[in-house]
Amino acid sequence: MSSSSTNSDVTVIGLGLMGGALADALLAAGHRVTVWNRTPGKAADLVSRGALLADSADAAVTASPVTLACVSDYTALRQVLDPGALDGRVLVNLTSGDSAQARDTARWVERPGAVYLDGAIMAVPPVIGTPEAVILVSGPQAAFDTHRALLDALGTATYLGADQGLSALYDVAGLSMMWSVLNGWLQGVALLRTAGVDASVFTPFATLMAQGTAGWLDGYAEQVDSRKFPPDDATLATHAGGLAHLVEESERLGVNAELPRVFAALVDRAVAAGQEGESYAALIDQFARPSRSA
Ligand code: FVH
Repeated sequence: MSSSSTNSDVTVIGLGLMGGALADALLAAGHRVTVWNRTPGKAADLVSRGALLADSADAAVTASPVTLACVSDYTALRQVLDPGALDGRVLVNLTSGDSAQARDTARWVERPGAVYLDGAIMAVPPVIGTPEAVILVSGPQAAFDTHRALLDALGTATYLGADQGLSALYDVAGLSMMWSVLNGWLQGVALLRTAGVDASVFTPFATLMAQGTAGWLDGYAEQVDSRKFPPDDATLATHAGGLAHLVEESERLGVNAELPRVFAALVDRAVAAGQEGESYAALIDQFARPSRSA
């Protein structure tokens, strides 16, 4: 690694809302930071706090042994970066994208001495620099270990594995959890509002339900991994009955029944496939294949 020619610890490329927060946290942690942004004016505040402003993306990359990139998308990343400048250096790409883009970019960057880590930021800019900011990272572990102190300055750095596509996959899998809980809560709010119950009154009970359900996941994960689905709590036939009530109640009360119908269709298909006596975890067979057209 040609770090002898560098004059800072870390470079940040992209100084939008998130990139600016990353550079800010690195400065606050005492690192020497070089920055570059397409629109240079966005660097002014960081420069007044000690950041070094490079006059090109290539100059920024060569100023440090490691570069963090956080631009709008992977197309912008490729417009900005020249992989040749990365020789002997590490790129940690914290731009959001999908797993295929991450793996393609790993191949694009790959050259002797250049190392590519892909990351996903599970946080908003104001919490960067606090433990609440989870930073998911995948790629060669030695590079993660070497630069862990820098990543820890941004939040809770979490290493996922050598496959650069993993951080993007964890990103969408985590967001799937988030949207599932939010949509389930909104369905419940809509149902209870028909009886004059405010969202704030329903929410303590909704929170208990969400926490209780989360408590089942470890056991269900064992079932999915072992492909054995004993109905220790309830069978899919029982769930099918409950879901029919949810669909009928929603329709009768004039609230949106699209989400309940999707839930019910998945369970009904599993029951039709002969899984009526298995646990809810057996529905993995409905998820782990391409979706059917409506
Ligand atoms: N902000 C957030 O809460 C989320 C949290 C989770 C992860 N994201 C991802 O972070 C990436 C950047 O998001 P951002 O919020 O910083 O976005 P902006 O404030 O819009 O800044 C965009 C930066 O990208 C630069 N840029 C865009 N296109 C180009 C290009 N063709 N060439 C060079 N740079 C480009 C832009 O430059 P400029 O407009 O200031 O000149 C900004 O630096 C993103 O993947 C989120 O999904 C954030």
